[in-house]
Amino acid sequence: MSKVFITSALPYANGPCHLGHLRSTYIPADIYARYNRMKGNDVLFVCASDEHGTPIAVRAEQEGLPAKEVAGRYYEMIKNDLDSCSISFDNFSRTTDPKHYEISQNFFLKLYEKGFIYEKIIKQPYCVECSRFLPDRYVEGICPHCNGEGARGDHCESCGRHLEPTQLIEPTCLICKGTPEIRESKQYFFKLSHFQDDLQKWIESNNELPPNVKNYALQWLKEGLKDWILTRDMEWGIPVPLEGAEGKIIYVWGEAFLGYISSAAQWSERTGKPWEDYWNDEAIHFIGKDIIYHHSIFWPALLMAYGCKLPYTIIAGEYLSLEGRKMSTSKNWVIWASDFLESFDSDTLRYYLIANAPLSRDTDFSWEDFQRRVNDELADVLGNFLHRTFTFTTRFFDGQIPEPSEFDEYDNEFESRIKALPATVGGYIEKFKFREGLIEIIKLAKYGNKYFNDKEPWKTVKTSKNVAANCLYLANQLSKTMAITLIPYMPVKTQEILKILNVDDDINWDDAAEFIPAGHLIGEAKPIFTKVDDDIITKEKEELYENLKEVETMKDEISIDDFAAMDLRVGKIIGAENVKKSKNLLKLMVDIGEKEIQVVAGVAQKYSPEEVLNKTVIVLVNLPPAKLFGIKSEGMLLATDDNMSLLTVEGAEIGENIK
Ligand code: B3M
Ligand code: ZN
Repeated sequence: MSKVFITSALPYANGPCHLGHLRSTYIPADIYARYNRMKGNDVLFVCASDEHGTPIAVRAEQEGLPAKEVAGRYYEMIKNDLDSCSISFDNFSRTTDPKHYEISQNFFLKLYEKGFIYEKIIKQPYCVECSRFLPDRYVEGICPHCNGEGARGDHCESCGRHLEPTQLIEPTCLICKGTPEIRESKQYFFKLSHFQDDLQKWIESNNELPPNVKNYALQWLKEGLKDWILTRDMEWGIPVPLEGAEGKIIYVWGEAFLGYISSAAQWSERTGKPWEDYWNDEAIHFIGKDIIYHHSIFWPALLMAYGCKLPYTIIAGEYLSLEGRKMSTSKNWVIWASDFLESFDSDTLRYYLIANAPLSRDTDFSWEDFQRRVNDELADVLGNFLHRTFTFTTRFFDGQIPEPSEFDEYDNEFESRIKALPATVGGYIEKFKFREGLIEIIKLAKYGNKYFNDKEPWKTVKTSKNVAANCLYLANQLSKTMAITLIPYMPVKTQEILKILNVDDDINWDDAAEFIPAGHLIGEAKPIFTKVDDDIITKEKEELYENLKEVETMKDEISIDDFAAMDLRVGKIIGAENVKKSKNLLKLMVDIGEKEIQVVAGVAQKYSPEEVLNKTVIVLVNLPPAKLFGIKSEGMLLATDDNMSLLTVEGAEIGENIK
């Protein structure tokens, strides 16, 4: 019996789970964990919510709540989502747990003492307006590697690369949209470059790493590793446990990995079993493709520095798109697990997400494809096979598994396929080819249906009863073998099948092909898989596209009074100058008839001060005064959104109202 330490990437506690998370990370890890338990291996399957980092700090700031409270809310949601998808963690903790602080700080200290962490004064973006440094997500701009827009200070979504905040082209402060200045600050660096050769050796020689992980890692290694900044100037996080490091925290990615360990340590405290035994046997990380860099480079290097065993392998699930478009939580183009589970059961979801495509490939969720697979594969193939097996056994053999007689060749062939199924499926699961294993089961159910049709037990029961008996004897055996091999994929539905079969659910994988003895009494048939109607799919699709429309237009209906409440005037620009240190802003004086007001307008990328001078424009004058870059702004000029073209009027009086 071997011990297996299985982890799923720690979900950020800043949003609930969606189908992409489940597909790439949690369902595959759970299938693997359940399979290993059934194989008699000793499994420790852990996870935690990742509660530090700028996304959560930013969200808390936007909501005006303490970060811990916001994280706690999402911790509950995520835990609920994962529970309702039957993800069978042995422990699910939080990175705000004191145990995690202790383990992370000790880890940091040990690396510092061993000389793998050093101090360096560096330049960091600092927002004068917000009076603070802008770590990670607090600054946005253009990616220096791929020119992708909306890259954040730590990561570019377009090319997947890790970034330093000062590398961004045209940086802006996420909170106030101002252009940050560069200031100096002391930070702590991890000597990542020191591990270049060792990592190269490890990646090259590790035959367990799947091609997607290996190829990405080798490509990054080729680019050469630079030392990695391991701390931040911000409040929310685990304090750097050193003197002179007040106000600094450990970067979230410098402690999140330790969530695997601290969650396991929490489990050890509860169970009295040492987690180290599991780690030292075989540790397997399940992650999404976007964090391959972190797990194949940073984490192994940290482990090498500390001096402990490296993971056995890293399994990275690729992306899931939705109806052919990239999933996006900000555009609401997403299906949340909890919404999905209001209409469908979790096993159906697990089935679909795995059957859809191999983990190592990007794939798409589409409602119609979901319906097709559920109706064809689950209801027509699997469900139908089980249903006819059980009802015929009840009807023709009083609910008893019939006594078989001599098999013909067809029976023999069917029997040997049943016997071979567990090893075939298990072999695939062991190689992390979850889809292939599942498809084998469905293929055999299809074969079973054909066998059933060919044997015509409803006829032969009257003409040659032994043919019908052999057929139902074997059909029940396949039902059992399928139910067992499907447990890792569909842990709930398989219990229902086993209950009808009147078979103990506490079964070993290797017993899956053991036949139930003749004479065994089964229970009453019940439909296990139901079809999904067209109108349900139509409704789901409508709701999804409705979301998209709402976000794309981003407007609620307003009344005529709402419109009338806006004091819009014709104004003339009588003074214009650039705002220092801002590429976007112009400071303008605008004559609105009864007075002159100062307006800071974000049109500098399109117009020079000379070009706007003397333009007759439309000004919204009853906004509360605001400060941009420390400059007072008493109104807003109307302009187009993307192109920033100012709306101008001809032949109107300065100061005229617009209605
Ligand atoms: N919290 C989630 C992600 O980037 C991140 C994973 C941490 S795993 C140690 O997908
Ligand atoms: Zn700012």
